[in-house]
Amino acid sequence: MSSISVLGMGAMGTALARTLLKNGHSVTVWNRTRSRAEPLAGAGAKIAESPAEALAASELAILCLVDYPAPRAVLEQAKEALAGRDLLNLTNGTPGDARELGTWLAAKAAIYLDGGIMAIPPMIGGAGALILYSGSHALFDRHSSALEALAESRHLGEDEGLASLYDIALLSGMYGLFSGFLHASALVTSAEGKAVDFLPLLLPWIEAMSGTLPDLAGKIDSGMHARDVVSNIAMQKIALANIVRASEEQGVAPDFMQPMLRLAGDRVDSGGHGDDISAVVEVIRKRK
Ligand code: FVH
Repeated sequence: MSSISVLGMGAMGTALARTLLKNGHSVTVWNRTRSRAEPLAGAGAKIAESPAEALAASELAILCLVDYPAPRAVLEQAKEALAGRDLLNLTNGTPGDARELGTWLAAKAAIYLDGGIMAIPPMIGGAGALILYSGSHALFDRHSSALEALAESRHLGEDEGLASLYDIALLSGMYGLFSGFLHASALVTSAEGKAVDFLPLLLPWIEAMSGTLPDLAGKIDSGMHARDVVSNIAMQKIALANIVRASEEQGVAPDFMQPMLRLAGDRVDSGGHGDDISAVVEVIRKRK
């Protein structure tokens, strides 16, 4: 069992600290607002009075704070205590944020692992929780038993930005699903339907359409968007235009759907009539 400090006693940091305690680790906690750390003392954690004290107390320090400026602000207060320390940052941010923090920490001789939590606080320590990691593989290996207690662990590579990139990509898939669901619900309820009653139609449809993703993924990777196409993008552009017109007729703002219509239209206009919808990826990549 190892000694671990958790800095940040928000909803997620608290769930991480409690899970580590339950698994027999020696836990020290620190929070900017001390009163939020105090309940953890009752569960067996030590409370550190400063970030530097928290770092010095343990073999591994985990930061889980609201946004990326926060870990930097906290670590600035412990600058002298960083050399040789194992630091794991589970704060949500961008790949650039993670790489910038990694560079700053490397200059202070700290060892850095970044992570992206694919779970909500009650899932931590249970089935279905996943944490993506990138950065120091040596740190990941050294603390693997503690990390496994928190969630299933996946190390993606030494580039510190990768965990954040994959975290953001997974969230993009989730928000795509949510935006489609919200738009579909607005349409159905515009004619007195109930979103709840619509679900038995929507869920099997989404499941069936998910089955097309392996084919689309192969087209994205190979760039062969015109191979074995059953629903070409020119036809789909008309369907998307119909969705936009139907939304307007029903008094539903077409804001979620218009970008997809525009992007599919750009591909058709540049000669890709026979491509699959996968070809939209070429349009958005060009805008990078
Ligand atoms: N909660 C969730 O569902 C998601 C699930 C996926 C991953 N996220 C990310 O986890 C990070 C922390 O989220 P959280 O839910 O714990 O957030 P809060 O409960 O709002 O707690 C925020 C903590 O951050 C501390 N803090 C804020 N600013 C500073 C600062 N400048 N210096 C030091 N600490 C700071 C705050 O302290 P205090 O306000 O109590 O003093 C809390 O400890 C986040 O990246 C999610 O995206 C969670």
